Amino acid sequence: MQSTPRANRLAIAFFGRRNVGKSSLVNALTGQEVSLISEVPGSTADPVSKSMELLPLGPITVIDTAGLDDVGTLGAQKIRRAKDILNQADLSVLVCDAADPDKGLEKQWLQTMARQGARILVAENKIDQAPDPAGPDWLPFDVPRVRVSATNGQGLDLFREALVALAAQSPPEPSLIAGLFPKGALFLLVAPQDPQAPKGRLILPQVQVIRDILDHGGLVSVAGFTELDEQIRSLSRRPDLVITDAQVFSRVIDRIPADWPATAFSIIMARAKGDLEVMADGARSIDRLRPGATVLISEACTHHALKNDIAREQIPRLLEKKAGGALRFELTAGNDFPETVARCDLIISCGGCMITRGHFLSRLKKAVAAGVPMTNFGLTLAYMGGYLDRSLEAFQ
Ligand SMILES: Nc1nc2c(ncn2[C@@H]2O[C@H](COP(=O)(O)OP(=O)(O)OP(=O)(O)O)[C@@H](O)[C@H]2O)c(=O)[nH]1
Ligand SMILES: [Mg+2]
Repeated sequence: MQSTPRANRLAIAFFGRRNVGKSSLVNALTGQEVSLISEVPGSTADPVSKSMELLPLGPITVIDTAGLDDVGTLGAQKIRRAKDILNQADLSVLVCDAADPDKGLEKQWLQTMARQGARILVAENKIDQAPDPAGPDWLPFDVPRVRVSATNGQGLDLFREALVALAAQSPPEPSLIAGLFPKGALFLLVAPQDPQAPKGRLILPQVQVIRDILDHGGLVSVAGFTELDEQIRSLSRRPDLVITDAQVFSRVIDRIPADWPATAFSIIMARAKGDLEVMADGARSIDRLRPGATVLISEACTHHALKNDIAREQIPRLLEKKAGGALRFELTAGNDFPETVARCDLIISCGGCMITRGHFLSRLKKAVAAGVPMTNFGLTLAYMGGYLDRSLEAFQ
């Protein structure tokens, strides 16, 4: 059994503040002394992992981690380690102290977990000291939760069952955006329907964002650009996020208060389908384009190009102006994507709403491996328009 390859084992990682009972819960769940337990906060300094058989889950690796609320430089390193482990884990258990009313760090960490597309279980531990759930529910979004006591074993069976149920679920596609906000969050969408838009329906990124907001219990106000002032006046509170079509971003920014977080549909897509940081750097690399450079424009679907098409006309025009001379453009559409991209100086992709995250990432990986910067249309417009940093603030 111990020889089951690690990749075939279910990795279950435990996260939480110091002293909430992560190690105690790992030991209680497994019936083994995996980790040292003590009343001194910070007793688990480095991640501890152990492979074992845990019925009915089968072969697993449990990973116990150091507290997320550690302070100082070492603390920052520990948090980075914890994030690495989050990426490796199949199931992520967030342990908290049921009796502690301060759940600020837990809410933040849950957002981080959701952003990574983690399968999450919340374990409220030490219920022997907090028999009744106190106060209003603190969970920022729907997520399975169990109440347990590692010390007296209460709730452990339910905890095991919840893990089994979670393991049976396929990993979620990370939420496009709404999963990063509490339920009831208000989104103001600016979605002008220009001549490029298909007749009688919204374009897919808009549909997907609206659906994501509804799925996560959010509220949406949608209007075209010309109605923006009226739309703003109709709100009874400040929106949690303004999401606009990239092409009118600068005009939207001019009209909304400076402290309203704002981003573009395509930036949300970059975050959900690819890697926002890498692709924002890709946009910044536009500064390095010189006349004669090769730019690959990649669209994930095939459609009829209309006049002033963003991929074929708008972006090439902007880039050539910036580079100060003619560039070489290659265009691919649909499933076509070059086998090797090393000859390119830059790749600019569409948002990728028609392809899966895995598919998009395989293209991004190819670019990264070849040392070629890659970005998308919206990030390109954001950078060229001078509002890239403003549109990324919502994700910091
Ligand atoms: N009353 C009670 N005490 C608990 C429970 N679980 C853990 N403890 C106690 O809480 C303290 C911390 O437990 P640990 O398991 O070391 O906590 P940890 O989260 O691993 O802590 P660090 O490794 O320091 O981050 C110990 O004194 C445990 O005995 C519980 O369910 N009820
Ligand atoms: Mg510990």
